[in-house]
Amino acid sequence: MATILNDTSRTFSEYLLIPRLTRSGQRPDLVDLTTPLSAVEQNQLPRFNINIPIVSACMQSVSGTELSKSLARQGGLSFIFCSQPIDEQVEMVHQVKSHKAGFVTSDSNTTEETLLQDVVELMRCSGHSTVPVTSDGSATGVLKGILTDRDFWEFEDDMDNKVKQHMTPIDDVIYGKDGISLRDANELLHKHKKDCLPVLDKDRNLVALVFKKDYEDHRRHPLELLDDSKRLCVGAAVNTHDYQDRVPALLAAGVDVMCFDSSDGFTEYQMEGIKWIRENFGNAVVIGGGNVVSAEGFDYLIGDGLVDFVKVGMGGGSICITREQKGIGRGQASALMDVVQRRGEYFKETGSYIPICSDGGLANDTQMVVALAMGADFVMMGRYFAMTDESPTPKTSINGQMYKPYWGEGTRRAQNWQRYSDGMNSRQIMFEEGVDAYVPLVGPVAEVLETTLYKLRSTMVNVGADSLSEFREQAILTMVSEQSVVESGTSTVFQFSSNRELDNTDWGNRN
Ligand code: RVP
Repeated sequence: MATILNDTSRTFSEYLLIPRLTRSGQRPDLVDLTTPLSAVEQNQLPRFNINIPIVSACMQSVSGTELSKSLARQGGLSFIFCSQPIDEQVEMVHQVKSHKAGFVTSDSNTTEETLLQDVVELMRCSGHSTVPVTSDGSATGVLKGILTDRDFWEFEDDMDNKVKQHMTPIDDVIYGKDGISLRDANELLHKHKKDCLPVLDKDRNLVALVFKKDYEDHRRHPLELLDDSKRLCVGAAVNTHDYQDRVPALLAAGVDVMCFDSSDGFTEYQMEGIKWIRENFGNAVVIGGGNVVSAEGFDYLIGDGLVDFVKVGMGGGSICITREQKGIGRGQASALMDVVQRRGEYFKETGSYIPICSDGGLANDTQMVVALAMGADFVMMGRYFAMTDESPTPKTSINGQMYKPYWGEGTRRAQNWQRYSDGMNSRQIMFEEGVDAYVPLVGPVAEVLETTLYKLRSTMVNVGADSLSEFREQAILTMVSEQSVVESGTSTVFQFSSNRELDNTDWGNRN
């Protein structure tokens, strides 16, 4: 006979946090939201941290390049979807990694003999207004001068003029010497009131450019998630079909973290993939596994400490109909609690701490707070990001309201890419596990995250926690009755306009 569990499948909306002592001096802006994405061995630092406990889902309608850049600038991480050909995913990773704040390899270069009209065209295509002039027109040639869009008037000057007639010649260019620190480079920009500083080697070959706007941008984003070379960090999803080709290509493109994207990661297919990655690329690579919804699944996936983090969740996603279609899955809170408890035991047994990601089904800020209190080290969200300006789908007006399309990875629409991909057998989809829908447009990622994170920090202070690990340790949660949910709302007061309509982080109407 089947094993029938005594517990009920629970969701986050059934729990509330009990306040604990807030110490004097504790303030939301002092709360630290750093969280690990890699396994942490006792007394060692994690190999990879993120600065806010939020990542975006590995989905076509969510994690494109613009979102990846915006989220990394806020301190989070995107997982670029793997439901696309390898070269396209690699190109997306490359685009995020080449958005480098700090020392930039010049993408738009010219020579002294080039005509202005050609440079105007180059500026138009690249969007760059500063063009180094080098001996051979390359990014590493001898620097002869700098041309910016302020050095000529497109409709006044003769566009047949040569670059050398308009550029600032090298003798008048302020430059830094190869090896200069970013701080010193920025000081030179400040001192000489310049927008761009070329960095040259001893033979005056161009090495890099440093821009004032990147410095300002960095100051505006203190939590920005950068790698050792000051490039934005990005994650990528991989699957169990083509990882032997996809993983090396992603690593060569500079991806920071990878994770298997599967609704059911409790499989030998995924284990083979994880082992293959460890055998071929060692322990330095940060790789997550999942999804699982039980302690048993967690134990299987971590093996002998094989994965860095484990993703939890099945069927809870806002566009996911796996539970209805197949009768399998688990309430997200129950799944998380089961896995978190096992993670704690595993830590006691081995001294190894495995971060857990709660993936899908978060309908509002409170549920995210509860997930983190229950033990998730970070959360993965799809719908939340699909609603922002930066998600890769077009804004669409429906009945006077702005929406964005949002579809699951288990839809025919998402799976169709395989038909066009060489080397992948097209899998016939007998039924869909996701839906194709629309979500309301809520604005830029930075704005929605600001409110969400402020609420999180504020609740953490209510619980007396300065960090996410303290939050998990201190948290006391209680289950709510139907009547206490009613009590949580307003009573016998008349609201002629709802505050929530004005709150752009009300994630739609699901509660
Ligand atoms: P949500 O944030 O509730 O929109 O959920 C996003 C999650 O839903 C994803 O990270 C993934 O785990 C799951 N998903 C994605 N596609 C599908 C599907 O088609 N069933 N489910």
